[in-house]
Amino acid sequence: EVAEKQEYKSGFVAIIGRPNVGKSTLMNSLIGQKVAIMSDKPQTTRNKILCVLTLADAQILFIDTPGIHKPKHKLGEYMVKTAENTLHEVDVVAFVVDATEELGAGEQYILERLKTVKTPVLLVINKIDQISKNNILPIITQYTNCFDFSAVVPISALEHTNLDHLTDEIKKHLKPGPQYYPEDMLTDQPERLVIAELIREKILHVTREEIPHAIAVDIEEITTRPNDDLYIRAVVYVERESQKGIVIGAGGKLLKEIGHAARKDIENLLGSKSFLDLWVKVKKDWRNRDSSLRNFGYE
Ligand code: GDP
Ligand code: MG
Ligand code: K
Repeated sequence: EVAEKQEYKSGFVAIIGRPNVGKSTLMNSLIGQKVAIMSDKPQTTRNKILCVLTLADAQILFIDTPGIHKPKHKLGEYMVKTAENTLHEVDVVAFVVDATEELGAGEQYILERLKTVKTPVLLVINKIDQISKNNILPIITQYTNCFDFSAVVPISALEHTNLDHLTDEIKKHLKPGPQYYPEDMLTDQPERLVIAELIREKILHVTREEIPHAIAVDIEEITTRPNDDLYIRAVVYVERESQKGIVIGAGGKLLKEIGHAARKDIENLLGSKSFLDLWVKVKKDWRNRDSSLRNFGYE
């Protein structure tokens, strides 16, 4: 007797959770290449970045959502709305929490939101490399006491622990469907958005706390030169003159560092040598102006 052939499956997964629990790290570990940006500062992720994991029997389309939190300004409102709409549209939600932190008000807030959607929710307990095995069970109990999860998966995104278990649990919720994207495609984000995010990540790494929300990066030009090298002109927008000074640094030292690090990542990602022409400009109060938000693609 011939065994029935498993049907190919595909579908969408929203990765949600408080800032810094490791959502971007998880997505990057899953697809094995750096496309979502990672940073040790909260709320790095502004745009939905769709990553594609192609397996032998399924294609999983991941959406990295901005953290759900109480908005403080217009850009914050946009971020929260994007995250919440996503929950209704996907096949399964992966709620990522940090094993090294207590279930707090932030998690409670998200769990309350999750109770209003019908989508199945997986609890992903990340950073288990940081705790002893004995401490995993109490965390699981704490969470399952407040919410009816479809499954609980402890992982380490950083060390790639138990990621197969996670994809197996995800696959259970996918419907039979086509392979939407070619195997070698890792993200559907336009190249320029990914490049802009890489540059923004480098700035967050080298600047102080006051900078993160005050910047936006616009890629003005990407040109392929006759020898196949890329020429990229990018503008970093800040809100105040003082911030411009911070990003550029004494004698332009910081901007050079940012450009160097970003270029290395861009070359890795696109596989071609590139020249990054990096500028810093002041655009007052861009965060609170709808028109500026539109210009930067945050709508
Ligand atoms: P996001 O804000 O949820 O996207 O979090 P990130 O992916 O930017 O990660 C925030 C910080 O947590 C970074 O410094 C990561 O290196 C760190 N991190 C993420 N996953 C793990 C993990 O599994 N173990 C440990 N020890 N650190 C992690
Ligand atoms: Mg992130
Ligand atoms: K982050």
